[in-house]
Formats: sequence, C-alpha cells, structure tokens
Amino acid sequence: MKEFELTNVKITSDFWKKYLTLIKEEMIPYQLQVLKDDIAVDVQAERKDASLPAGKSHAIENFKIAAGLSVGEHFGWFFQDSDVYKWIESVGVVLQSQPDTDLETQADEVIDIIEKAQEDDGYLDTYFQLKYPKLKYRQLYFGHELYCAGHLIEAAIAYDKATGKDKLLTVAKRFVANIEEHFGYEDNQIQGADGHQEIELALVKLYDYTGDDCYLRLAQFFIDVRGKDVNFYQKEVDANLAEGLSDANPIINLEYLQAYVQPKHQKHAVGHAVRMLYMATGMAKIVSRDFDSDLYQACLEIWDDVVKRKMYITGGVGSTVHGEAFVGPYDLPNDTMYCETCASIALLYFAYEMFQISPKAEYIDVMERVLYNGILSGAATDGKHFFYVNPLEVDVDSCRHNPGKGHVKTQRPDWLGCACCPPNFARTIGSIGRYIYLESGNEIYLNLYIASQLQGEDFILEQKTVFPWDNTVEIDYRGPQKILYLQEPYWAKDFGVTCENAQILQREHRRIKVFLEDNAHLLIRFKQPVLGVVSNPEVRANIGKIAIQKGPFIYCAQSVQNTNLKYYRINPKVIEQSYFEETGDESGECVTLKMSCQKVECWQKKTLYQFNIEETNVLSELILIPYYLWGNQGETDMQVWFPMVRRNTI
Ligand code: FUB
Ligand code: ZN
Repeated sequence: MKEFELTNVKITSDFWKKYLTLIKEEMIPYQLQVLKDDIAVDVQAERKDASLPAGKSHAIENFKIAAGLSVGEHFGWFFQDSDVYKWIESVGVVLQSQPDTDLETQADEVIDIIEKAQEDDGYLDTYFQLKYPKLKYRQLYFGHELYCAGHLIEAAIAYDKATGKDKLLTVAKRFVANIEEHFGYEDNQIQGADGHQEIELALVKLYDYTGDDCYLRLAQFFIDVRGKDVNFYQKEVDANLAEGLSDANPIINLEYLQAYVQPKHQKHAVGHAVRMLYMATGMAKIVSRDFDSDLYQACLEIWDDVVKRKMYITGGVGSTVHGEAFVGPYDLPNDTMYCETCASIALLYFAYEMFQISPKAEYIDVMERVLYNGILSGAATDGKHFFYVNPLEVDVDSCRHNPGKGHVKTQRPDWLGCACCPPNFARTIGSIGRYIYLESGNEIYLNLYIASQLQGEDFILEQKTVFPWDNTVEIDYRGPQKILYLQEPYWAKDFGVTCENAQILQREHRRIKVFLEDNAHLLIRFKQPVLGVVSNPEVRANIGKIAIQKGPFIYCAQSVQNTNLKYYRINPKVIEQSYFEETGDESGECVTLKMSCQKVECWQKKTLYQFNIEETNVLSELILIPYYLWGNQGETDMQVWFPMVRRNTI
C-alpha cells in the first residue's frame, strides 16, 4: 500500500485543524524556546528521583558544544539529541502543508548547528562525543546512538520533503554510512543492535525515500541480529570493564531490551513498551516490503498479545513504571500504570503498519482508540504542557504521599527532563494527514473519518463531516472508476451507506467495499450511543467496574466537576439516557456528558471497616468529559472506571 503525501491531504476538520494550528502556532515555537533554554520553565523529572536530569533541556546547547560553538558540558539524558530531531521532524511535517519562512529559518539555524556537531567520519551523538568518546558504539545496552540516528533520519526526510533542503539528509546519510561501516555480520563489525529500537523503522523510511536498498538491508540486519547472541550485551560490558573503559557492570535485562530471542521468534509484548512497539513497527514495515513469514507471524502474535491482553481502554500501554514496561497478561492497574504518550504513539505506528499488510478493521479500531484517547491526552489544550504518563485514575492526595505513584503527575508539567513525549506528540499529530487514506493500485482506503480533501494522481475525494461531534459523513468523488474501502466503527449503531454513482460490492467484518464512478456521492450515517464498557474478568483492576464511551472517545470524570469521585456508582441501565450539556461556545463540541448515577451516602461511622453493611446510595449526577481533555482545569482527581451499582439497589 502507498501513503499519500501530506501535501495531498488537506485537513478541513475543525477538530483536527485546531490541533494543527495549535502545533504550528504554539507548540513548535514553545518547544524551540525550551530546547534552546530561552525561557524559564519548570522542567520536571519524569518521576520522583533526585538523580534524574531536570531543571533545563540543554538539548540545543549540547549540539553547540559538540560543534565548538559553545563551551560547557553535556547535560541531560544520553538521548537528549532526539528531542531536537523530533522537533525538526514536526517542523518538517507542518511545513509540508503550511509553508512559513520564519519557522523554516529557525529550523535551518538548528540544522546548521547539528551539521557542525557531526564528526568527520559521520558519527553524531553529543552524549558520547562530549562525555565518553571512547565508548562510542560500545554501550549499546543503554546508549541510544542508533535510536537518535533513527530520529535524525526521520527528521531529515520530513525536512527535505517540506523544503527541498537536503543538508540534514546529508548529515543523516553520513551517519548511516558510519553505522553501516561499524555494524554487520563481517568479522570486524559489531554484531548487535541498539538498546532502544527506532533506527529499524527509520531505515525503512529512508529506503522508501531514496530507493537505495542498502537501507532496507541494514534495517533487516538490526532486526535479525537482536537476540541472536543473547550474551552480546554482557560481552560488551565485560570488554569495557576489561579494557578499563567503564566500571559499569549492570545486570542486563534481555526482556527489557527484547533481546532474549530474535524478534522473528518473539510471541509476546514484553519489556520497555516504546522499544517493543517501535521494533514491531520496524518489523511490520520490513514485512510489507520484503515478506518474511516468520517475521510476520511474530508481528501477529505480538499484536494479539498487546491488544487482547495488555492494552488499556485508552490505548495506553505499559503497565508499570519499572522499566516503563509491559507486564503479564490482563495486569492493567489504573492508578500505577505507565501508559507513556510515546508508547501509545508507537502503538499507532504499529497498527498502521499492520493494516497495510492486511487491511482488517481491528487495526483501524486501535489507531482510532489511541489517537482520540491515549495520544491526545499527552498534551494540554494550550499546547504548552505535557503528560509523559497517562493515568486512568488519579487521586491527588495519594499521588502526593505514595512513592509508588511518584511517576503519576496530577498536572501536565511545562516540560520534562526526559522530553521524549512532547516533540513526539507534535510530529505525530502534526502528520495526522498520513493516517486518513491509503492507496493500493486502483483502490483507496479511507481509514479515519476526518473531514479532508484528498488529491490523488487522477482523482479528488472529499470527506465532509463534523465527526467526531456528528454522525454523518459525506464523500464526493471525482475521477476514474475505483474501489473505495470504508470502515464501520465498532462503536457505531445503525451504520448505513447510501450511494449515488457508486455501488456497495461487499460488506464483511465491518469493512465495506464500494465501487466508485466519476461524481460518486456517498452518505454515511451512524449513531454514536453512550456505551458502557466492561473488561474481561481477568482484568482484576476492573472487576465490577464500567467505563463510558461515546464514539471514539473514552470518558472520565474529574473532581473539579464532581465531589469525591470514589463515591459514585454507575447504573448500566441508565447509561444510554446520558445527555450532553450544551457548551455554549461556537465550536460545536459538546464535550460534557451528564449521567444519572448513584452516590454512596456518607459512611455513618468514622470506622475503616464495618460488618456487612449495605451501602446506601442517593440519586446523583455524574459529569464526564472525554478522557483526552482531563487535567485542563487545574489539579484534580480523575477516574475512568467506576464501580457499577450493586444489583440489589437497581
Ligand atoms: O529512552 C528513550 C525514551 O525515553 C523512551 O522511548 C521513553 O520511554 C523514555 O525512556
Ligand atoms: Zn515519551
């Protein structure tokens, strides 16, 4: 399947245009100021741990020092460079559809610094250049040189596409040439992969962009070599110790690194969630281009493990702060989870690649789930505050006192010492146009209902809708005869399509195949009832609980609108009667959902436990908002899952 260039997809949806404007006008300029340390912001560590970098970004300063333009020491995480690359990528994707000379000049200045920081042999990683030059490519178990290279490649492609300026692409290719020289199956080469996957998927993009298959082969090498020698990382550590290059002697956790066996033999989502899913994305990308049945089988098994056993209702993944990682099946605690924004982004990427191999409804379902929930929650509506961890339940008091929740922030900070998520949000949502359509020969795949105009080589397709806030989508098509595939969302009721100059050929597994003629017009109608969602009983955290969904949105309640969230009980029988409160503004976004519910009357005695006393409830009302909007009205408790009313009180 083929993606459309962002220049060919004009977003007209108010919902998404608002984000694109926010990213261009607020988020990108703000992020540059932070990366340059030009403004005083509260840069918090991602969890309560005094040893973690915080206080400033220093990311651009690191490049300046490496370039000899400034004097000082490297500061921040060893992958701080990637924050800058992701920022440039977000500029690249924005400029592709909204040219802006000032922004381009600012990015050019940053790129000039990066170019100067690159060493003569192509190597580029400010952490190792400035701090540990003797350990270049020698601490792969933790170092992120290839992860950063991956982000550099992605940034370079986006920027070259947008501006036709290839300076960064040249930097990226030179770095890749250096990597190619050092890594491979020759005797004198390193036969191992980076601790953090990312370069694999980026190399496939570079292959697509340049047509040079050496990049695809290198991507295949990195997927193949991981876990081939399970002692690789230990040998690396031992060699550094023996040669006196480092006294670090860590316990290597091969599951964390997804290096316990070669990826093609992996069956489960384990270890660090972002690494796992960036790797799976790379694997799926390779499968699409050079089919490998073992690798595809592994993708399918990993996919199933994630979405059938390890994914939160919001599309969040990673149940624990320990290693920012996946845990066992159905272990989905709502208040100590991790659900890093980057991990949901990685799941979006993986789903999108899986769909391109086999266009099934389930992949679109997950793309939609993560987009409208676990990813959008990553940024505040002002575009200047960001969540790293996206909880499903917050008790402010408990977060303050319980060290086990030291990573759960009750408000989005200005910035983070580990700032992988904010620019990841900007580049991903900034390229929302990528995910709406795909093309394969004479077939168009319409994946997401987002108002937009698609300009194909020989056709124009227009999608008119106010979705997610409304229930109709109109499609106008002008061009030669084609096949169009549509999706019936899993949450939709009474989904119907009427056609003019078009014909439904097949409707199966929520996939609709339509034959289009010139001047085709489709009218899609559906209902978005308010739904109660329960989880598989294996999910201990959600036993007896229910969550609320309407359309693609998962809803939550905040204590800023509802007093004492713990006391609310939802009656599944009245959920459908919930109603929207008019917001009164002109956006057409009715975000506040009101639901009749029960509320526990005050506990009679101030005791912790009582004998078999039935809760007495009073009729009350619960105010819910879409999950992605939580935390925009000040510090608050928040809850997605609510206990259901006990049967005898119904
Ligand atoms: O290690 C680089 C990034 O920082 C990871 O993807 C995130 O989980 C955070 O650890
Ligand atoms: Zn992140």
